[in-house]
Amino acid sequence: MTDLPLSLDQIAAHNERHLLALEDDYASLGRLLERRGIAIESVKQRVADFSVALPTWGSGTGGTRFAKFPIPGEPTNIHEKLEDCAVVQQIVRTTPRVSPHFPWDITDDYDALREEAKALGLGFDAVNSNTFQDQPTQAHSYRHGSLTAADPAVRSQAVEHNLQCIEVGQALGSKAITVWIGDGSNFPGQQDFAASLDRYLASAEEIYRALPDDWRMLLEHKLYEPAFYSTVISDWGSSILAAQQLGAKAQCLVDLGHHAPTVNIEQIVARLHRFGKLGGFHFNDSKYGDDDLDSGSINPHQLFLVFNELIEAERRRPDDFHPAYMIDQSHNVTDPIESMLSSAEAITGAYSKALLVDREALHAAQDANDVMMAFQALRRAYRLDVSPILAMARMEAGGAIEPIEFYRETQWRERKAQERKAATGAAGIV
Ligand SMILES: [Mn+2]
Repeated sequence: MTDLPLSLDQIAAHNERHLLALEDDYASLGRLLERRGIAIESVKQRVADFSVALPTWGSGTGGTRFAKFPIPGEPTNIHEKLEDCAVVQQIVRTTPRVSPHFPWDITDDYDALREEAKALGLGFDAVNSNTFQDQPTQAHSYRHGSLTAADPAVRSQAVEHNLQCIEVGQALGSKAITVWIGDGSNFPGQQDFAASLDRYLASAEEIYRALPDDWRMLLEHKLYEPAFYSTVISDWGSSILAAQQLGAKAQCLVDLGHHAPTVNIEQIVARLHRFGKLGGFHFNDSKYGDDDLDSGSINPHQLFLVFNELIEAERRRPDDFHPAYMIDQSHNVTDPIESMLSSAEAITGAYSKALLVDREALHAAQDANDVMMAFQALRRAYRLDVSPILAMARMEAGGAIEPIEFYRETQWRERKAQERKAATGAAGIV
């Protein structure tokens, strides 16, 4: 049984209006690619096979630590969040899974939730634990840390929460848990660097031991915030050392916004894969110290270079390449659905451009130390407008040719504003 939120007839009518222009653009791009020895149909097939998960929390308006400005009709519970994620998936067809966050998405029947998602055309991706804020029901505070806290009772509570997330994830059909902690310090001398990492490793081992055989534990690092002097798992170095100590099922998750501003993230991708520790991505963008802007909105070239390394990694060791892709953004001033539509297209577009790199020319130039031609191999692909490939793949999969235009035609948000209870503006970052 399906319970899709948008009308298939409305999608068909929208596509009918745009089809001739799309066919014209697609044929033109196809001729250009043919001159380069690339079959556009094979690229379109790769695009059709690509997917990225949506974060349940991304469907609500986010906020900064200063304020949140809710919009009428935004979702306020997991059921409404799933509904909005289903809208995105119905339009773009590249976001078939959602990544839930606990305890934000807590409910009393996870088998029913799985069925509910299935009827909406969705499955579940990695579950995310949360020990970076206190919940009204918990016995101990995370004010001074969670998995790394000096107090053993706090650490057990944080471990226990992660074990519950694994249990819930099993009911939902997830295969991974993403662990990010905000633990760290705000003053020199506040924390013993060595002891806090030891406590992290001991807590993480307890979680690791509870993983089902076919699960992965994704360790997410972040340079700073909420801790502003030191963070326990601050960078990919700390992350890979922890993942190596934990074992084969522990891998590193790269959040694009969680690095120092000048760090070469694409190189980190290559390094992690070299050592079998490339677990997944949180896609977003960043300008200053922020980490929640829409994917590709600030530095689309970096996104392209990341995908270029991902494709190199996949070609090098295809059997050892299973990165979990997920959007992780906070939408402060846009309709979250529109941001997710735009981001899904930016991510798929960067992937498509990376597929169009002439790998033979690139590798030959690298081997010959022909610097300019190596750079040009990337540049020729990056310059291309791949939107006809994305639109054609989307339409053939049942989605809409012009995602945001179509979304506005549906008046989804206006309709939900009549039905849903108002969200509160109290929360800061979510
Ligand atoms: Mn993240």
